[in-house]
Amino acid sequence: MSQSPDTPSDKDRLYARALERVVDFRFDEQVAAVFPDMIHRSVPGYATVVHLLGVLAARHARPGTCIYDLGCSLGAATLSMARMVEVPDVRFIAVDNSPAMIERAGELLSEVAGRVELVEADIASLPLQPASVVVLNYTLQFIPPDARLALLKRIYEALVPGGVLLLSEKLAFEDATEAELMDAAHLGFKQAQGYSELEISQKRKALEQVLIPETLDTHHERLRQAGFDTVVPWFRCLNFASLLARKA
Ligand code: GEK
Repeated sequence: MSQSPDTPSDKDRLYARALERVVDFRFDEQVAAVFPDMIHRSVPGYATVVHLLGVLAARHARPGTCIYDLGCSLGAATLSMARMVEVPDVRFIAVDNSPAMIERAGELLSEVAGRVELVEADIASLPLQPASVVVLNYTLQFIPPDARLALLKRIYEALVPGGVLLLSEKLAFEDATEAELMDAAHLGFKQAQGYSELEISQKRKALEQVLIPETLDTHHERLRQAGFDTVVPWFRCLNFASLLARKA
């Protein structure tokens, strides 16, 4: 069987041994090599979300437009969309600023090679072509919070009327009890996926300054501020949520 971003990878053991110093998380070669295993075992509902991105893209894709996957990692969302979108004359553009991710995505996307353009670039400054679907699947959380509105505004500007942004994020909570409950549930999920307490705590430290989650309200408000008329949640699993934001 040929490899693709949704076939199992090597097992993620990056934080299994006690590290002298836990440095900030980076999407380097080591992470790219184990990424499918890492994300399936860390993000509850990931496989369902990726599948549904294909279903939703198929509904909203329009001929003569682009379909962007911003922060594509190994291209799992792009593969799902390329398999399901049937309208003609669409360009799939998958973007990531990690050279290791882009290189590996090129190897894994052979099934849809020729239909997908892989671009190594910072999505905070990449000019966007007219698009009917833009995916930010667990990527906005890695963009500095003060740069997020500008990115969403540029996505809004690039979308054709009726176009959609499909946004998935880890959530923060204002209410302390809700935060505690969801944090404990996510911890339980990761333990059930075979991660040890040491792995979980070292990874948490590595991500502390890198992955900045926000509340669902903050996302709703910012999407409205960026111009989106309709914002609908379409998936929620523990402390992770997916929203559809449509341009009228
Ligand atoms: C999936 N969407 O499998 N510009 C471009 N890429 C970036 C930037 C940036 N400024 N910042 C971070 N990234 C994928 C999963 S992972 C989520 C997305 C996670 C990239 C980064 O290199 C990484 O590949 C991706 O965003 C985030 O559906 O690991 O939790």
